Amino acid sequence: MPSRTVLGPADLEHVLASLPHWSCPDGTSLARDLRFDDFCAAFAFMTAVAAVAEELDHHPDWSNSWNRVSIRLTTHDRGGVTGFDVELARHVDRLAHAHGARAPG
Ligand code: H2B
Repeated sequence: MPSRTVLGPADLEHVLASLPHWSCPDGTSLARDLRFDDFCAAFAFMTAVAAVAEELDHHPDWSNSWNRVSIRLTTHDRGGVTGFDVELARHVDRLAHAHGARAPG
């Protein structure tokens, strides 16, 4: 079970070093923007992430515009990034790869 403790700056830096596609724009969330071949690929990716999010009971803040998906991960009730966000980010990376994600461009 991931930790629900908010990561401090040093731990956050360490985590980001292992998540090269992610940034921490505001100190309280992880962010990744993705691009897919088309809307169907983007939506299939989102559906796969949604299933994992339900299992974890931890959900992304995200938006979709045709083939683009923008994701923010934060633990709302803790006001920062926790182990749940890191765990979900790793699932997102795995599923992004499986669905042919490309750099946002
Ligand atoms: N998702 C995220 N990203 N942060 C939360 O704090 C959160 C969640 N809380 N999903 C969960 C649901 C909470 O509302 C339920 C009651 O466990």
